[in-house]
Amino acid sequence: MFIDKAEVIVTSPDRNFVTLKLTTDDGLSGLGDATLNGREMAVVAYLKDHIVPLLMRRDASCINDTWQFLYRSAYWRRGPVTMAAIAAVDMALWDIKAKAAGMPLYQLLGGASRKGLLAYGHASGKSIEELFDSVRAHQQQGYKAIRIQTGVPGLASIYGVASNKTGAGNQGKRYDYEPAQRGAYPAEEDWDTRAYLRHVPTVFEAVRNEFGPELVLLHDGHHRMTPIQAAQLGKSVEPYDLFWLEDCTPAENPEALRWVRRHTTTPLAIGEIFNSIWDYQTIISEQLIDYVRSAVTHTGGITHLKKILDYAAQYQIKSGMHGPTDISPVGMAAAMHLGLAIHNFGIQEYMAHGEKTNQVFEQSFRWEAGMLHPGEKPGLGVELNHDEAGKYPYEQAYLPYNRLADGTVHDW
Ligand code: EZ4
Ligand code: CO
Repeated sequence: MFIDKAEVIVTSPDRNFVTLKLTTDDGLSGLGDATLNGREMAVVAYLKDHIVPLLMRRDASCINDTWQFLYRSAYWRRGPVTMAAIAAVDMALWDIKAKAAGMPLYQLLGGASRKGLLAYGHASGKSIEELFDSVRAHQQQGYKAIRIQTGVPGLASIYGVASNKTGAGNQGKRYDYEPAQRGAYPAEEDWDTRAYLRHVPTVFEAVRNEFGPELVLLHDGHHRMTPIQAAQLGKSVEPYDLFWLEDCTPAENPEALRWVRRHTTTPLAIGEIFNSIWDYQTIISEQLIDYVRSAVTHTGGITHLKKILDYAAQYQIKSGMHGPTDISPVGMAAAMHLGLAIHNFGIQEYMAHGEKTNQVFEQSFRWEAGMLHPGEKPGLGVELNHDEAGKYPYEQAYLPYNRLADGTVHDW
């Protein structure tokens, strides 16, 4: 079974997606997600110019060998562009192998370890009232676990708060926050860590009082605090029993988490911007986190993320795979198959894709009572509708960036 066709498809139904489609000489095809939010075309060039020519006539069944060949023969290792490109090849080859076996991919990964995947959605609101509406809307959709992000008094715009009004009369509107915006330049947002630290504990107190102890609550600090500020926040939200505090400090310095750990028992999650097992070496072996946030798409595919999660399992660290809308339905399916199979699954982030996206990507996953399941179709269970994809050409889009009140650029 040889790879004899490789297509890189860029489509922008509700947002940009990069998909690799591999086809074998016996007519099987597999899909891989290579979407890198705001830097999509770099991965397209990496795939088209440097990887596709190497794949022609390769044995499609040799997933491990192809992974090692692409990783080591490049000489230049790791990095988000390289690892997203390798991830797409890896996913597509697993899709093909599972289709050849006539099984849903999770079966080849060892079979189901659970009935379904607990998933969390994103509630947000500028005010407490809007936030409560958004939490209720998520509960109505079945969510048992909800990430809480709110506006901060004095700040005009803030990470994680949907721009759609969520009050009465707006039912049916999207509550999910979509940070990337189409246009030629990144949007500027404002930031003040002290104001944020004062406000967030009051929000969690209000949410716990309103919704009770059972609801699983999460929060994303989005890389903005110093270690000591993160420790302060972790301590101040301890009474509200967070499932995790995510990305409390910038992820480049894993040693920062030692300081956070020393001061708080709030569970920590990190890793959505990591791309290899080496990024996790210190924080897993020193047990500085509780959840691994990597997406299959950004961490070298199923082959490599499974290694990270198996390593994490030795330290009672669980999965919490990244699942925003910039992970395509293909990347989400890969996450669901992997999450269903591994023993140390923790939780899966899930932001529903828009209608156009769901027409481009025909999917077989199920959403039931707050749980995801990848479905029983052979392979990943996702097919690309080329006619639909062709309707939506690439549109330039950027993630926002932050400035402090005095104009200094801050982590976003
Ligand atoms: O900012 O997906 O936890 N989720 C997040 C996301 C990320 C975007 C970046 O592409 O932090 O909102
Ligand atoms: Co995040």
